Amino acid sequence: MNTTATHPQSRSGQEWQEFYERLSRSGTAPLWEVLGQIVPSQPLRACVPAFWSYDEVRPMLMEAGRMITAKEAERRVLILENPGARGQSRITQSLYAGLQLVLPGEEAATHRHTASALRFVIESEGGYTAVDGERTTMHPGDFILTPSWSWHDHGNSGAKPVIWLDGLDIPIVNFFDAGFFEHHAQDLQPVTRPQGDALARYGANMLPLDDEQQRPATPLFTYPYARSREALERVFRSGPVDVCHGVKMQFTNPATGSYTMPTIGAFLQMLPRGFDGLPYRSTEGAIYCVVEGRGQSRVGEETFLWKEHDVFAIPSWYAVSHQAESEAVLFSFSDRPVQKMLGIWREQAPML
Ligand code: GTQ
Repeated sequence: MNTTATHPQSRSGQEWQEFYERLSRSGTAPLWEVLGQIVPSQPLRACVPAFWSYDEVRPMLMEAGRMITAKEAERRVLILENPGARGQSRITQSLYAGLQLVLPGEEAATHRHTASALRFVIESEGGYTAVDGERTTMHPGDFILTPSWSWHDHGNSGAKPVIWLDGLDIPIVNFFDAGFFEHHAQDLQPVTRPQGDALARYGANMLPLDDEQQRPATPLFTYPYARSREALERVFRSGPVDVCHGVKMQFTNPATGSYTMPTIGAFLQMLPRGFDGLPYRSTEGAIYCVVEGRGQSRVGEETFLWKEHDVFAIPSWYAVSHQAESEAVLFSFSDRPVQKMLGIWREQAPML
């Protein structure tokens, strides 16, 4: 750095340099050199808008399936790495995403970690996830959660590959240096409750009597697509349709009415055929997965042409607008709950 150019007052360049070297040796640094970067006038983002075509990634995931078993890999996943943060295992600044493959007959052993995870099912006939003693069968479009420190394993008792999108808060947990992981004593955890138990207890607009347990994450760990899709369709029919989002709903924790997990919010939205949305931006880092339909999203200067199963990332404060060629359904997840809790959430909607 040329100190004389920035700080011409009284002192010589040599004096500045000597001073900065002494500061550095003492483990200090001058704030005035970095203030604009660490307290920016608006977000300075390393992550960029990014797009993954399912048609392009799927063959490589299948290739991984021929090269490594689920057992060998622990989890056979291709990480979706943001081009602005290669090697950092993140799709946005705060979240991780990947595509996981479980082949027929395979099992991904039981483990737990402090990171919270969600699965959005892309292909499955007979895939399942078990969470804390209860199994749930995976159908395309199902949204399944494995909250922090819950035991989970995955398997495929069908005849075709099972593939889903993983979303985890790994960058957030590691930011706090709070990452822990352990294996279960058994490869497959014992099943202690019948399928559908959590849905009956928490997913039927009732709660068990006196259920006042404070839980940071939802006790309802599976949100079947058939139900969410029907709700969206009905809400859409009676309107109104938001000028930016179409019809967008957020998944909730039925015990609190809040987000499904403290670090990751999840959403489902429907865009009517021909929808031409207005631009919108917010500070959330969001990941989208196309469930149905075709269309395009403008994100900053980029245009992503999407169809079923494609994934794209929208980092903080990039303007986004969606256009739907056919009726479309988009699933998304983001760090919105954390930002809202911290009181730093901002949005501009619509940007006119
Ligand atoms: O399925 O438990 O994509 O532990 C990354 C870490 C999936 C999982 C990932 C994991 C998992």
